[in-house]
Amino acid sequence: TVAYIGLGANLSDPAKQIRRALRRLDERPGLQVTKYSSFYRSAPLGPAGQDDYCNAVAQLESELDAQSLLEELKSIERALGRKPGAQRWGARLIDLDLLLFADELITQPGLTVPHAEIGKRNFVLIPLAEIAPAAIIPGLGSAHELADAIGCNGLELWEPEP
Ligand code: A4P
Ligand code: MG
Repeated sequence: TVAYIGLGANLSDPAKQIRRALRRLDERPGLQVTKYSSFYRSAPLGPAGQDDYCNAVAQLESELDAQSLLEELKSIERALGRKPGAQRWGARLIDLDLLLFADELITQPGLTVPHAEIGKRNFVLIPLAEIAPAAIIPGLGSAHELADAIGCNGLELWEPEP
C-alpha cells in the first residue's frame, strides 16, 4: 500500500529530528520510504510562544495495515524521545501523522484517515503536492489542486538556497 506520512518537529534541531524519523521509518520491517519532500519552515499553529516548525511529507510503501502503521509511527515517536501526554498542539520533538493510506477512508477510535486537518494545513498540502501532485485526498480533491488553492503563505524552505 502507498501511504503518506506528515512529519513535524519544533524542538532540538527540528530538521535533524525529521531526518532521524525518516531513517527509523525506512528501517522498520514492512515499511520503505520511497520519497520525501523538501523541509519547510512555518510558524506554529496552536499555543503561542513555541519555536518554528519544520515539516515534511514522506511517501511509504507499507506491507502493514493502517492500524499497525499508526502503531509504528507512535513507537518511533517514543523511540525518538517524544514525551507522552504533552499538550495538544504544543511544542514537540517529533510528530508523525498518517495522512493518506491508499484511497481508504478510515474512521476508527484513535485513527482518522485522511488526517482530519489535512485540507486546512499548507505545511502538509504543499510538501504533499511536491512529491505526489496527483495523489487524491478522498472527499477533497487532488494534492496539487488543494495546494494551489491554499497557497504557500507563511511557508518557506527550512534552509533557503544561498
Ligand atoms: N489519530 C487519529 N488519526 C490519526 C492519524 N491519521 N495520524 C490519533 C496520527 N494520529 C492520529 O495524536 C493524538 C491522537 O490522534 C493519537 O493518539 C492518534 O491515535 P498525537 O500526535 O498524540 O497528539 P497531537 O499531535 O498533539 O495532536 P494532534 O491533534 O494530532 O495534533 P496535530 O494535528 O498533529 O498537530 N504547526 C506547524 N506549523 N506545523 C506542525 O506540524 N503540528 C501540530 C500538531 C500543531 N501545530 C503545528 C504543527
Ligand atoms: Mg499528531
